Amino acid sequence: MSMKTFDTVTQSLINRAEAMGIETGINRLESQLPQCGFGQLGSCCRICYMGPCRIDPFGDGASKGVCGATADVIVCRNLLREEVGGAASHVGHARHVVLAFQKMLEGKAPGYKITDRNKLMDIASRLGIKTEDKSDIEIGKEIVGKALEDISNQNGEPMNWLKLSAQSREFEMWKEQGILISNAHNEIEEAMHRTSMGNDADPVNLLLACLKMGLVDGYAGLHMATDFHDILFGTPQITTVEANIGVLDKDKVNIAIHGHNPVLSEKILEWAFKMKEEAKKRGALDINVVGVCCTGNELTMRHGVPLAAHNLQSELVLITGAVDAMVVDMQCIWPSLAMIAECFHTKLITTEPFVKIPGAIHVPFDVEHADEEAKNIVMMAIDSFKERKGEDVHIPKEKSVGFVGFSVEAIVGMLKKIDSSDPLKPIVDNIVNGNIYGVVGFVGCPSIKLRDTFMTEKMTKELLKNNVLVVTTGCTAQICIQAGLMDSSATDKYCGEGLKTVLHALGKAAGFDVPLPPVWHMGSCVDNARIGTLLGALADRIGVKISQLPVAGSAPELVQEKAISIGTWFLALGLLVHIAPSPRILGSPVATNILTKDLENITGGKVYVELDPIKAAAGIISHIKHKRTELGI
Ligand code: NFS
Ligand code: SF4
Repeated sequence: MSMKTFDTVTQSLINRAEAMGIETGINRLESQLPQCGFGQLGSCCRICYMGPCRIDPFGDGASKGVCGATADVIVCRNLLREEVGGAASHVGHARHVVLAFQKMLEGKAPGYKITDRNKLMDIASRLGIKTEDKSDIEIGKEIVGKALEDISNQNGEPMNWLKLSAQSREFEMWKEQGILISNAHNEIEEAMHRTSMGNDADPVNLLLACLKMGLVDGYAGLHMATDFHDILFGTPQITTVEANIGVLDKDKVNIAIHGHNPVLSEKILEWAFKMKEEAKKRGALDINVVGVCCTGNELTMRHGVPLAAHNLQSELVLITGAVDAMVVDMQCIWPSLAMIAECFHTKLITTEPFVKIPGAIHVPFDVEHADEEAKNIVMMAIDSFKERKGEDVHIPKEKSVGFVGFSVEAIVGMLKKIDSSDPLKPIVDNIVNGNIYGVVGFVGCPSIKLRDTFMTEKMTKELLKNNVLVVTTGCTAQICIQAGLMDSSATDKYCGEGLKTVLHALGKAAGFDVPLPPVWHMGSCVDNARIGTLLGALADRIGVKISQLPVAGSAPELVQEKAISIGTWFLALGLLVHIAPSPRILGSPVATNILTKDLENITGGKVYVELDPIKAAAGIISHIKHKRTELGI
């Protein structure tokens, strides 16, 4: 029996797994304890074969690796390699979408089209592409050219997507610091090169390279992916959805889509809709597509698809026995899913050539044959439903509802109903008068190590009480929607008076007969780009740098390397970034000092580690207070 106690839904499925003798991450975490202290401090090095070397933080053992690398060098090299892991994931994702768009423009991917022409034109104009007398296809091809330059340019010119997306104040600051970037692939190569044995041994130089990797993540990853997603699949608008594992329906063919890339999940959704009749012929009421992790967030933002599970629940959603197929693409897909799927009739279907899992069925998905392959996958799910007959399923019935779809375009569209010529004015006025004391972005994952502390929910509630508006993405957004924090009823329940007043007024202005919720779902992890855009727009409207705003970021339950690289982008933007548990920097006095203190004099950003949710919220509030004082509000 696990010592931890989770929320009711999660716990009931953990109990079921235990009763069925099926191992989950909870069991595996417990069997790993205590985890390696050197690893947690970041002070072990396996970069060459004279090692592995590890530095004792208490000075009892070795103080340097065999090659003479100090703890500072080892920690900073390791951190940069983590950033590379995160940035490579996001850049790879963006490149995949850009190439899908390119194939579509060339007529080779007939399953896709330009859905949001406004976004296409907006991006073209911001890239300086002339659009008169050109077809959408021609404009699209020029946009693709600009995107591909960001992974091919050798001329050292600043990256197109950074110029397109960043504000001039931040751009100038990065230029001054010498951390502007040109080509994402070169940066990733150089970071791996400089951290290999016998290269960069200057911890400060390595930390500057970390900031550059944050920019690679932010612009060649998050912003680029989000822009192309919107052009291809549409820019999200505000709507309501259901969430939690209870969105599964035992009488329907349940297809859980897990991973990150809407290029796959959009097609599965489309074919699920087209193949309802096939499902009915085989005795199902319908086909029920539900979202897991970030591709779930993508589908929910654009189509209101129910959100079944965040990453920690990705195993548990299968433990229900009610999932007929789980279709995955890339990132955050636990290898254990194959073992769990085998205990039921569930088909686990991998689709990416570089993401294969023994025990899963591999159906290669390529954009040129997207329709056939998506149809084939949906048919496999329908067949799997027939096999489910007679199997015992357990679907916890609790589910929640909430608002989603807060793209910057949707937010501005809503605000235009209040002030059409100066849409951000109502928000700025309310920040100035203190009704909105500040804004905090919650990002990242659910940590199996912290989930039982309800870190995210407790911090959020504490901030709301203090009139801090919360925006969120990724699996953190799923935690919030499951906790009811994206429902309009949360506004009266949790917010301070000022924030309550604003959200009531906004709800009315937006044409809802209820207040807006106090936690805004801005999308998947790549949609953190939207948080960047929102903060940039606010800073520009006020005429200050992002680092001067009364705002902060938090990854309250850090899991992924991707959260590290996103967090570093936030640091480069000048934000206070709260992180729990601590990133692996404590083995290095230099890294710890710079990231938690000195960086503030460079970009304005700093890392803040605090594992107690109430103290963490208080720390963020005091930072916001300080920023307000500096602004004279
Ligand atoms: Ni973000 Fe999304 Fe979830 Fe964490 Fe994984 S799904 S990209 S990394 S676990 S939030
Ligand atoms: Fe040890 Fe240096 Fe080799 Fe790292 S690079 S394993 S510190 S000898």
